[in-house]
Parts: sequence; structure tokens; C-alpha cells
Amino acid sequence: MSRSDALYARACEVMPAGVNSPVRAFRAVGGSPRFVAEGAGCWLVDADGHRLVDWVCSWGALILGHAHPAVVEAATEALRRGSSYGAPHEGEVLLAEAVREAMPAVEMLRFVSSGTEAVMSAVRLARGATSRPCIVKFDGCYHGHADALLAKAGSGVATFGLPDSAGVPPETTAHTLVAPYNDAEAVAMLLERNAGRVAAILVEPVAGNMGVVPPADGFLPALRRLATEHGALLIFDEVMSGFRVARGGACERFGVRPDLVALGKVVGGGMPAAAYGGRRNLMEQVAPLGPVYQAGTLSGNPVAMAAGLATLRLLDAPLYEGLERVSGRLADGLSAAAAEAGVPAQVNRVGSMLSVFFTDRAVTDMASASSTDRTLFARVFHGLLERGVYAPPSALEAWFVSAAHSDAEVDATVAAFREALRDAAARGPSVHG
Ligand code: KE4
Repeated sequence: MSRSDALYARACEVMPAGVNSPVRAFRAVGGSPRFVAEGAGCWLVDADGHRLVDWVCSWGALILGHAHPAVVEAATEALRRGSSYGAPHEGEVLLAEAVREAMPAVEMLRFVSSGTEAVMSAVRLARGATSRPCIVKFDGCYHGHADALLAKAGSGVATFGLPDSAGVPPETTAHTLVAPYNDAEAVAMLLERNAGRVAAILVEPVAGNMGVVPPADGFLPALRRLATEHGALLIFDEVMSGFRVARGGACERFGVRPDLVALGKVVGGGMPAAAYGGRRNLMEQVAPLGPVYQAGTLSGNPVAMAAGLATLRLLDAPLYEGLERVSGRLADGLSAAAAEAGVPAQVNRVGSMLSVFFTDRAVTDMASASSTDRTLFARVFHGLLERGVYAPPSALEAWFVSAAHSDAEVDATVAAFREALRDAAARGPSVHG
């Protein structure tokens, strides 16, 4: 038995499915997860010493790659001055100022410890600021595991959300309205049907949780216009896209200014830190300034602030140019390999986040993302893993490119992908979906 499998057996005795977050359990692709011993640059080393090219990068948090020396140094130095104070400190101010400089829509912010907390708090603020109960979200978008946002689309195009998890009472999602992604008309219909009751439109401006689905031309400006017309707020959940699709996130890349933004992943440089922020007159309604309560023992943690600041200080134009080039090389290589193998595939990419969908149709929303060949994806995933390439263990997740990836890793990945496709095809037709 491999060391990874031995660890997995022990883990399953003490943690649900042996993991601390469901996607890590490989349920979408089968098999047992690899336990990681170390991350370095664009590499993971598993518990049995196998080196794997890492295209997950802690689900997008590690835009510089694993254990970047500047991040390690800053976090270590901070830790030597204490792991947590429960009191204000300079690191919070420096990182907050760096976020505001990169994202002018964030006039004021509050740090929290996870993307879930960031979005949950932004939603509470939107409801408090507007005294309205409803939130519009999109089918296929994930915003963390706060009860009200674990809502799936009901039947029909635009509906009230249904609980998407046990333990979420129906009344908790009763004010969550769900529309198809990229469907501004459905949003308009929801706003008209629920006139005066919608606090906010909440959107992943670049969807990454149904696989990567870019916003259709005009979609984000339409949401901006609709929110303003109906007295609702526009919340960009940039936990994944923030600092990734541009230094100023989707706000910068698409030139749309939301009222509130949620951030996570990159902003903490791989440490537990996230944030929500936006218009000053909204953020001034957050306790203790205003009536909207939100708090957190480890919010603004000095070690996480140091890691986040060290990361943001390295996010300059040449870095994004490099990410764009390497990401484009990867996307083009995967597309070409699938075409050569005669396998229908779509590669959706925005900046350094991308997904491979095995389908002959464009993937523009959850319905099209769900109709892709996930059995084939699982076969290819394992073919890649056997060849030293760690892709995300689900067809509905994103691949993330870091500044540590070079052409060499891209070319090795494309070669492994070509072989994995050939082997998967040799196993006969996959059961679709
Ligand atoms: P966390 O609570 O996991 O830090 O953030 C939740 C969240 C919020 N908003 C967006 C757009 C997100 O992508 C996420 C978390 N992303 C997943 C990846 N699909 C994290 C991986 C996981 O759940 O383990």
C-alpha cells in the first residue's frame, strides 16, 4: 500500500471522506486522493515522493506558485512577532491600502478568514443597507457554504432557490432567486417580479465553479444597469477572479464597477485571509460604525496579512503578461491535442484560469457545462495523474496557472494529455455525462 493510501485510510477514520473540503476527495473522478508532502513552485510532491505539475495551485490562491521565497520570508518574519493579536496592526492597513490601490471600487474593506465569510458578509451588508430580503444568484456559481447561498435552481428558467444541501431549511433559501448564467433577461424578469425586494445581484464575474465560463459580451454591463435601475446592489464575487484575471480583477478586465466585492484566495497569498469591501457609504454601515454586524477572531491575522501583502507586491505588469502567454500556450496545446485525437473539446479561458470540457458545443452556463462528458474527463484526469500531471479532480473546476509555470511544464502537460486521450479512447466509448 502506498503511503498516500495508508494516510487516506487513517484520514477516513477521523475526517469525513478523509478530507477537509469535499472536492479534495476525488469523488468526481474516482480513486483515492494523493496526500501532499510538499509544494514548491509549480510542483507538488506527494507522500510517496512523486513530483506532480500542479494546475490546482490551492484552487487559485497560489498565483506565485508554492512557497515563493518572498512570501515564506514575510510570513515567517510575521510569525516570529506573534501569530495573532486580536488587535489592529500595521499589516492590515498595508494590505487594505494595497487592495484599494489595485481595485478602486473597494473604497473601504473588512478582512475575514475565508471566501465564504467574505460573500456571506457582503450579502448581509447588502440586505442591511437596502432593507430588502432577496438576493439574485446564478445557477452554477458557487459563493461558499453560507446557508442562503447553498441554493440550486428550481425548475423553470428563473426561480426561487431550492436548498442545495441537507440542513438548509427551505425558508433560508426562500429569498434566494436563481437565474441562468449569462442570461440578463432572466435577471430582468426576476427583478420585475420581485420589485422592491431584491437587495443585490451576486455574480462570479468570471464563473469558475461550473468550470470556467466567461461572461458573455454585455452581460456584466447589463447586470450593472439592471441593479441600478431597480435600486439593488451589484456584488462581484471575485474570490477566484480577483488579482487573477487582472491585477484589478474582473472589475478592471471588464470595466464594470460593482457596489461590493468579495475577495479571497490570492489576497491571502495562500494563508487564510479574505475580504469584502466596496463603496464607503456601504462599508460605513458595518459594525461598530453601523448596524450590520460582522466579526472574526482571526480576521486580519498578521501572518496572513504578511503573506497577502508579499504576494500583491509582486503582481506587476510583466507577471500578468507572462501568465497570459503561458496560459494561452496551455489552452492552445490542450485544444490542439483534443482536435488531433478527434475528441470534441472546448477550452474556456479567461487570463490564467481555464477549463477543458469534453463536448462539441459551447459551454456558456450550467446546463451546457453539465452536459459534458465527465466520464471521459475522469479517465483523462487519471491518465494525467499517472504521468505526473495534477489537474483539478472535477470537470466542473478550473485549472490555474501560476507565475512559476513555464513552457516546459505546459509542453509536458500537453504531451501527457495527448497520451491520456489516446488511452481513454482505447477503453471504448465513455458513458456520457
Ligand atoms: P472559501 O470559503 O472556500 O475560501 O471560498 C468560497 C468561494 C467563494 N466564491 C468563489 C467564487 C469561490 O470559488 C469559492 C471557493 N472556491 C472553491 C473552488 N471551486 C474552493 C475549493 C474548495 O471548496 O475546497
